[in-house]
Amino acid sequence: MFELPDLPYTYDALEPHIDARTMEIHHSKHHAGYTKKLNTAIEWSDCEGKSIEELLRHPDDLPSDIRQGVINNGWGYYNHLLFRPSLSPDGWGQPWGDLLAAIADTFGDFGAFQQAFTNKALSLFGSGWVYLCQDQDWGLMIKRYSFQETPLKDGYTPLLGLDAREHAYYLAYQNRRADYVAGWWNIINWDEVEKRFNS
Ligand code: MN3
Repeated sequence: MFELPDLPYTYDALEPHIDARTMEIHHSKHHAGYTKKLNTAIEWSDCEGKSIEELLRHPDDLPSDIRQGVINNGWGYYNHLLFRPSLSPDGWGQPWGDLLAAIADTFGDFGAFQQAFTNKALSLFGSGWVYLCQDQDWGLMIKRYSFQETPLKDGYTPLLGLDAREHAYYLAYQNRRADYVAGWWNIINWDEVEKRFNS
């Protein structure tokens, strides 16, 4: 059975960039809901006991009667599992070391990467996720995913994801996604992203 992890900080810790009420609903309702529905979907199936990565990496291997439920809720479960620890009240401006070098190598410099990532988030139609991913040859790329798609299915490792669904920001920002994204850059836990990059 998959479990909903506690947040690594309090609900109000990321204010003013993400407000406490949004964090609380996002965690205790949305993430909890994906977790519960994912567990219901795999209960009594051959999928019980598999890791979330295994389930999402090979969706075609899932039993057809539960496939869509596992993809939808599994992806919701997994995205938010990565999202919370990638944020921190002590967020600092930019990465360092190998990750910064790789970003500079791929995008020019950190500012250019930030701009490209932000552009993807702002031009995303409807809602979904924007990810900094790593491919099997260690290359970096920015990918945009609508709800039922995952970087794992493409064989990519997700390093840093931005939840660009309205439930992640609407209470505080309403339609001002640009302000939400601008605030989000201030609370990234680059230590965590760096760890994923090196793993
Ligand atoms: Mn969300």
